[in-house]
Amino acid sequence: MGAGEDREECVVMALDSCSGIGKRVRLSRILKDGKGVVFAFDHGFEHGPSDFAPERSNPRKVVELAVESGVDALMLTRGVAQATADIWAGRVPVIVKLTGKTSLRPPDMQMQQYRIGFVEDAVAMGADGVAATVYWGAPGEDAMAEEFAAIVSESERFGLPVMILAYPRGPSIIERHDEYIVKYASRASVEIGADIIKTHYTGSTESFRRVVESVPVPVLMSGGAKTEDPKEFLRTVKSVMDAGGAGVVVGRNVFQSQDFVGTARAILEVVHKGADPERL
Ligand code: FBP
Repeated sequence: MGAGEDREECVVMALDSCSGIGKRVRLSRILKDGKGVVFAFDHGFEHGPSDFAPERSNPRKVVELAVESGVDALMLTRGVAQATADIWAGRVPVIVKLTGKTSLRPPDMQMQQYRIGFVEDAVAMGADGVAATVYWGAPGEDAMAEEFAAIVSESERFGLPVMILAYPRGPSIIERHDEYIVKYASRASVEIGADIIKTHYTGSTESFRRVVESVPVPVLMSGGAKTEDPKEFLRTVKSVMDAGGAGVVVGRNVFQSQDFVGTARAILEVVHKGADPERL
């Protein structure tokens, strides 16, 4: 890099807004080397008790295991973040999930997420990011996108990065994992201001690479239901990383595994060190 370019970089940095700097600082805590394994743990709200084995029904136990395994960040609802703060504070960055829906609702109303938390409360508890879901293609897409836009705008004031759970879902979405559909959902997510995208794997390294390359923000794969063979999940994670993905946001494939810590550490090895799943 020449002296001229150095100067240009300095000028850009000098003009950066405080919140722009804040976003950069916090993002670098979540994705330390540009990659990350975020432990998703909002299932108690989204899915209910059926997701948890009896020994994992207490959220404190699960958060303890996640912190012990060394995941890069936790995605929690406000209440669980508060109830476990003594475990994660100062050790692992937290992303507060600000929208949700319970599975107790009538099925046709489950395609709508609503607000369950606020940016200011996330800031107050020292969170490094916030997250919200938009079901792209759902009948309630307009309300969810409007809510997301409000979250982006509030987060902007505090320099908090916003992760979107970009989930294509609705009567016109035949295949949620289709490349075109995932690409469209990712692009729409960028258009409304997402800093990080969490979305579905598209089935191959090539197709996921085209998704990753179509947006100017980090793309992480959403975990999904637990695979029978843990290696199968690790192979998918490897494919995501080979495609240029920034990592994974994973819940069930870790907390429903017998070997919680071992599984989380294997995922970390693949994401950060490019480990070969067959050798883990
Ligand atoms: P998983 O890795 O367990 O799929 O977690 C990711 C996640 O987005 C959670 O944050 C959320 O609770 C869940 O999946 C929603 O799953 P779905 O809407 O498919 O039931």
